[in-house]
Amino acid sequence: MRAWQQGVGFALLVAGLPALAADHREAPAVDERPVADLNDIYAFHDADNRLVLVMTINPLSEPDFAGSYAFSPDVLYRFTIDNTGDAVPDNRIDLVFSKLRSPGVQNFRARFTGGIVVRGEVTPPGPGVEPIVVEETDNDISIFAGPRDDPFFFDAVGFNRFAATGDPDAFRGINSFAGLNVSAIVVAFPESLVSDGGTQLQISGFTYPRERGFRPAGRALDRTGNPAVSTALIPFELRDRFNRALPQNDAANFGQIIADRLTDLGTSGDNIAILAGVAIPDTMKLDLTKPDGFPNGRQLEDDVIDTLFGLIFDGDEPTGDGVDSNDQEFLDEFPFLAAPIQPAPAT
Ligand SMILES: [Ca+2]
Ligand SMILES: [Ca+2]
Ligand SMILES: [Ca+2]
Ligand SMILES: [Ca+2]
Repeated sequence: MRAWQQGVGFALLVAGLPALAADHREAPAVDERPVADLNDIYAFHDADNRLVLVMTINPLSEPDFAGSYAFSPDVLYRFTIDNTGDAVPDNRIDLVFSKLRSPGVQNFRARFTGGIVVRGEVTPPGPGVEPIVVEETDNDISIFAGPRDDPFFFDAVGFNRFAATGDPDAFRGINSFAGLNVSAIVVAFPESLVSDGGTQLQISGFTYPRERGFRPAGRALDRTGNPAVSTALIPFELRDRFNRALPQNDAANFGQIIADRLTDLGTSGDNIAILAGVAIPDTMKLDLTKPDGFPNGRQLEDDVIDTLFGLIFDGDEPTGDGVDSNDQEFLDEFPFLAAPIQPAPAT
């Protein structure tokens, strides 16, 4: 019997995985509020060695209804960066948005720790629209906000069939996120703005309810560090609680739950230790002295699902989902994510 066929663990796996994704539509509260539903975050360096941080929201945005997706004026979008190893944020990048003036027409304000504020326009949807890259030259900051192709790729249906049957041949190699867009925030800046001279960063994405300014009006609506941690390792009934909790408390709140779940999945002790180092706390770790690439930060093209399968299933089947790249080509310049998918033309 293979690791993935172990009865008790397998039942737990099935029970917790109604629709595994990176962090798309993973918990009841955000499922009702896609404007606050974080899908993924990414952290990598550009050709000028600036740090690039990406967050995506509005999961599964349909190109035919592009004008109906926006950032919410009632949500605070936040990156946090820890640079002291305690998972307690030392720096933040906050973004807030105006009300929509018409479909796709919206402004943003971004504030960095230290008080740097950058104002700009959201890029509207539509064919042939060039991304609006808002530049703040004093501090070498670039910001983009607007619709993009979802950079995440994964055979979610294949995975759910595998979870239901235990058959690693259930994967179809079809990207469930192909042809769908997200709303993205992309920020590039010198890493010294957030590292304070440290080399070990822990990055998180948060959404908070907001009334005014850059202040959260309550606990987080969603948060994410690593892809699939919440969806794969946190039981469904705990996910709203997980989203509201702080990363620095993850070891105490969820460490045993995650370790038990990995044990149930048949993950080896060595790999549980590796995964715990990635997922507890659920922050994206980025060692600035090492090359970028998940789980050291995350590049757009990284096949994070195959990496996670390799660790969780210990090289046993399934070793991957058969989807190895995005359906669209990434850009080699800012904002890096591919242009949003457009509605099909007349035939
Ligand atoms: Ca989410
Ligand atoms: Ca800290
Ligand atoms: Ca895509
Ligand atoms: Ca893959």
